[in-house]
Amino acid sequence: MTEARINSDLIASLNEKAERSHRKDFEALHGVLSRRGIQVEQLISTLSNFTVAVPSWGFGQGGTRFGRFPVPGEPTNLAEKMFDAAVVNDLAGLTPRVSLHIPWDKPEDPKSLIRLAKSLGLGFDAMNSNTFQDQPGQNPSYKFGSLSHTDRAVRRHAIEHNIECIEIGRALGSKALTVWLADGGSFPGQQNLRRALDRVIESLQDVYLALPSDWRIFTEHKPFEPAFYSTVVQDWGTSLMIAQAMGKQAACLVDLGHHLPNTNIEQVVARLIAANRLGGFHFNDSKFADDDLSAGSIRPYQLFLVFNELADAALDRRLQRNQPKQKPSLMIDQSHNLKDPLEDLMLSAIEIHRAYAKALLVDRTALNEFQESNDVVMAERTLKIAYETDVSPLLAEVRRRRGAAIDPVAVFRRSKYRAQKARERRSGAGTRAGIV
Ligand code: PSV
Ligand code: MN
Repeated sequence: MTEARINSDLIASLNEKAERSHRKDFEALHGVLSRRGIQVEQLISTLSNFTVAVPSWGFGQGGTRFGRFPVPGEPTNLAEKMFDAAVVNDLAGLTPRVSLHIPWDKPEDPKSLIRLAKSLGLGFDAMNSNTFQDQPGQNPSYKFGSLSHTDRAVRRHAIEHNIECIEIGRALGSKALTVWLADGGSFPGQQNLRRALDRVIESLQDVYLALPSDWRIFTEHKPFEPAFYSTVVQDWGTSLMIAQAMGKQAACLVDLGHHLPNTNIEQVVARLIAANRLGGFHFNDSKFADDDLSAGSIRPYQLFLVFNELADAALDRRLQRNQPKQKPSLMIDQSHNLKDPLEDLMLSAIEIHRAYAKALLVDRTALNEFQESNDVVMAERTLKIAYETDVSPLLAEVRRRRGAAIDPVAVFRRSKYRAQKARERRSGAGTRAGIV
């Protein structure tokens, strides 16, 4: 394999070229923030600790129900996906962990995968099970559901698969399992709505028994897929019921795209924090109903408001006293149909970083006072002042100090990485992920 990452000299030399104007912008922003009483160095150090995981299934081009148009040089196996993940992390400096989907990205040899990951500066985030597709030759079938199926044998098959994901994850140093179910019905009357949920809960309780004591299990809700009448885990309320029925190590995962139009997602986040069951996120965006657009591309203010809830909760002393400290797992889960997946992953990670940075700028003392005195205008203004601040130079400075790129996409394009991979890899072979 002639795999090579982006040369660090290229990053350094392009950073050097960008440095002069970057410095001017950064100093201007430094002045603005200092006048607001913000400790900029402290802020940079907090922002430097920020990371978000990338999905193993996001390195190839996704697709729609009607077609898929592979990008030249897209990875054809897990090792190649790891190389691509290293490129994203080297250039944007924000994504040191990969979240694996099984069996799409089932490692043949976990030990050699760990060696490869270490050599690339990568680790592993939550494992994702797949009981929404039959694998070649699979018997019994998930046609009528998996963990909710009426047939015990099917449920057992799905339970065993989730336990296998835990075992693979253990070997890789992962600490969580994410379960998303496409279980549900296409027509009223097809399923007994209560019994289907009972069966999911019972099945997940069996999976929970196999969960190591330092692991967490996340359930991901989603109201519908095309042609669905109902999904079993349709919203955060059901997801919360399931987590509570499993036990303390269970929590809910909020995929931003898995909500009906206009759902107040930041409020869902606030409720899950209050219940101490916010497990993590799958970041993406959506305009109508799809869950696959780039994070922050449609509703950047919503993304900011989600981080505003996290930042607010992190400073809430009463919450900290009553709840064991469990940071939510942050992961990207989006499909790249038209954009280059690597460019989109870098830019999405930066968008998420941006939302976090802006949330850290909110003057929480002032906001609290305006909320308590019902000063609606100033309360909203306090949020907007933070949101309207262009933090780009701050984010670039964090990347620069980490040895990542001031302008990751510019370096990526200059490197000709994509063209080189198009020559090396079996062009157009595609990934097994297909539509994600
Ligand atoms: C389902 O739409 C989902 O969000 C789940 O996280 C899946 O595991 C992933 O996308 C891949 O299809
Ligand atoms: Mn998801």
